[in-house]
Amino acid sequence: QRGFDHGEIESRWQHEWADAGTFHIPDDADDPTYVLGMFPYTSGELHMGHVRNYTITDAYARYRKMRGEDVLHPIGWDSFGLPAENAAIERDTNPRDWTMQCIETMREQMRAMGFGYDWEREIATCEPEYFQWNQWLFTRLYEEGLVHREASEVNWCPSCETVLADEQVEGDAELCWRCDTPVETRELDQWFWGITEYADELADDIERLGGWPDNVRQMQENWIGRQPGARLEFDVGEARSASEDSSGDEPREYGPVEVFTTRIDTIYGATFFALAPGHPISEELAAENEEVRQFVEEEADPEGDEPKGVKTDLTATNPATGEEIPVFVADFVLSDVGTGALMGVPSHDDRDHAFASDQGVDIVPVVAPSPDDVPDVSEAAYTDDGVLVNSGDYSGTESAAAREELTRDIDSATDHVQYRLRDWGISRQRYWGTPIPVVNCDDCGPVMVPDEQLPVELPEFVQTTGNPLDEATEWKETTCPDCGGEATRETDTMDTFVDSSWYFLRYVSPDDDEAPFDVERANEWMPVDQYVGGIEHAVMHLLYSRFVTKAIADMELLEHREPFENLVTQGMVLADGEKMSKSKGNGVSPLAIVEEYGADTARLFTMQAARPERDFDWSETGVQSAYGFLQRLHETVEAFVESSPDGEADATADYVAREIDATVASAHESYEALTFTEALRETRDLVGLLRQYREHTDPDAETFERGLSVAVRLLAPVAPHVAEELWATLGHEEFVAEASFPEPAGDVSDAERERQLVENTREDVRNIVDVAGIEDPERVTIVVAPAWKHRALDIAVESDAPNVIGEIMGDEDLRSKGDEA
Ligand code: ANZ
Ligand code: ZN
Repeated sequence: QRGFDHGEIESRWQHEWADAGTFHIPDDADDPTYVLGMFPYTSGELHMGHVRNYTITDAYARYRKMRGEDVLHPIGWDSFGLPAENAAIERDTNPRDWTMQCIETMREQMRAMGFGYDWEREIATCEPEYFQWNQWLFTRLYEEGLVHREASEVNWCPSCETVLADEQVEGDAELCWRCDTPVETRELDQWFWGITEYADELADDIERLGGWPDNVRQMQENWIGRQPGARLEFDVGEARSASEDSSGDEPREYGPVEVFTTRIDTIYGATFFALAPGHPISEELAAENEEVRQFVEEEADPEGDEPKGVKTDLTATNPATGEEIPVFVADFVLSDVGTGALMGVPSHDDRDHAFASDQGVDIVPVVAPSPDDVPDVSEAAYTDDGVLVNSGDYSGTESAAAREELTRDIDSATDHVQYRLRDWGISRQRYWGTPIPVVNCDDCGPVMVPDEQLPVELPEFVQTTGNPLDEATEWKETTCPDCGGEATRETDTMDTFVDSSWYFLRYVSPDDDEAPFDVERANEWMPVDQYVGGIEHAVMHLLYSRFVTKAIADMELLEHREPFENLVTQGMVLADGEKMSKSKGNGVSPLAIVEEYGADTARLFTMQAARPERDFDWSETGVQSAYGFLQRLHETVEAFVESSPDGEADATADYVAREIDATVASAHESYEALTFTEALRETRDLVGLLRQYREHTDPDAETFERGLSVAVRLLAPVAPHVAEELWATLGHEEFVAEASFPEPAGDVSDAERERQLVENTREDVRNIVDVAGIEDPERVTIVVAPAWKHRALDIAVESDAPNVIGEIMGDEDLRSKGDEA
């Protein structure tokens, strides 16, 4: 039977909080803490992933608030983007109306979850009040030389009819991240933001992100892909034999061709040279040579497992050995990496080895573990550093030293650091995004729209297969801000990752119409103390935000160079082991759960099911168990208040009191580390103990009340509505949301606290032995609560009665054994 009406309780407390402005945060905070969940994309409804993400964030924000800090905990809407455009077309409406409707719905659902947001700071990226600052940022970055336009090959999704960033192309099959259509390439004029200018700093500072998960840091590092090495040139020309055969003319010279290598120490083993199919020389050869043409146009497959290529009539001169080595056009050489050409060292590189074995190229070992232990490289490459062999004057030199010496000694060689990171292509040929604030003038070229003309708003939406901005003739035709002549507006809009690359700054002064954010306040609130979101943002969003933060810092608008101090990437909510999702039809609607069991139950279940970073399976029994616990706690508090017990402050009360202290101490640590599962387990155990205490005897009111007060407050961050209700029942006037979180007694160290607990427990054991008049303590069995497991072990080891055994079992067992004793 239901003990309380969760619907009534939840809506009542939500209104109380709103009326009292409980979560409103003043601009001038004394003790600022910034807790942020990645803002949701306005997809239409909250799903379980949202519930989990925002409950983690909310529970942590509430915890910090109860500890007396001023917690900035805002929410907003990531509301531009292709899905809204597609949804609008499907529903025969326009993206704005669709998006606004999504926001309404999702806002109501968030309120129903009881998230403690400062709603006065709500932002939506599709509003001109927000996106004008994207345009402002574009202009500032342009002035800093961090924006450029370039005709470049782009990933093109033929179904979405849009350009995709590299990060939006998924898997070896290169599918569109939204619609799974195979992606094609196209050549287009694109706007780029110069993230590569910050490649070094972005890579260096990963070390400082100690509060981030290792895997995210690793992914960022890989994405940046910093490789120190060297560039050097090989002379390439037609082999003598080839030219004599064909014409008798002088052999054709292609001049010096540059390569990038991370292993110049292996240059004496460079027995072939390879060009990317897109290299200018390959293209030239393809025009004259059918075999090369066929390879370049038809056979080359950069994704293939086996490296493939064709031998050309050219040779390259190895600048170290002076030898002429064969030149191939090969598909494992990528056009957009390094220089699009490489020196092949089959003896020390796996891919080169596979290629050379296939093509019958020489394989000469030039690096060895030691000079008299030259590896057999006929079957596999030796890829470690070592000592040079077969390398002329350099034989006997260690790899690292040889790299320095060879880079110095070879004329054309220079140190060069290569990155995998490319500049950030922000142009999108779609409607629902921030218009790029540029006017294209025949005479002046691209001209930035002056600040006072911002925002450049969107024209009316029209349905087309292409880019609606292109067809908005009236909107498009304008005058050049520089010369006043006829000109047209840029019709690209910005990647929505621009919106999210700085939104965390907007929350500090969301209504500012003079600047994107208030500099002074941003300096106080930033960096975000705790950021929470999905692992899918490990690269794009988190890297772009880091870049933009650094660029803004360099404009002297921010004193911080990293946006997010601590990061939790929450795991997925699964259903039968699969990601829960609407499209898979295995989703459980948060609304239905809130309806049936209440928001507190949904929150409690998701927090006790697993640590934030782990995946977990949705479980109806788990939901019911959370619900049952809230009911039991409710009953315990009500019954306590009604029956006003007046038992004695005896040894049992002391024991309960120590359990309360132990619970506080460990719950405290768990909240601090966001491991809510443990805090909640301790809290449940405490409530279980209180209920046993109550059944066992008439409890000491003071101890019992303290236990309840602790349990209610420990639960308050996760199940805030029930906690408010019970806190009021216990006679408190203030909100539990504003009550102080239970603090561990005294300023004792963990070790000291543990020592005292062990001592107290030993004392308990002696008392029991005494009271029961047991003659032979060595044969006593001690039954302890689960939370006492480790202490029981300590006692078993240290106790005067060495055979005391700690037996670990559940509550029910404990009671029956207790009775027997
Ligand atoms: C010679 C060499 C010897 C290399 C050796 C490596 C090991 P990784 O392999 O990730 O460290 N490279 C250069 N340009 C390339 C291109 N356009 N496409 C594909 N590969 C290219 O990346 C660095 C190495 O990638 C470079 O160092 C080069 O091969 C190859 F024992 O040069 B190395
Ligand atoms: Zn002009």
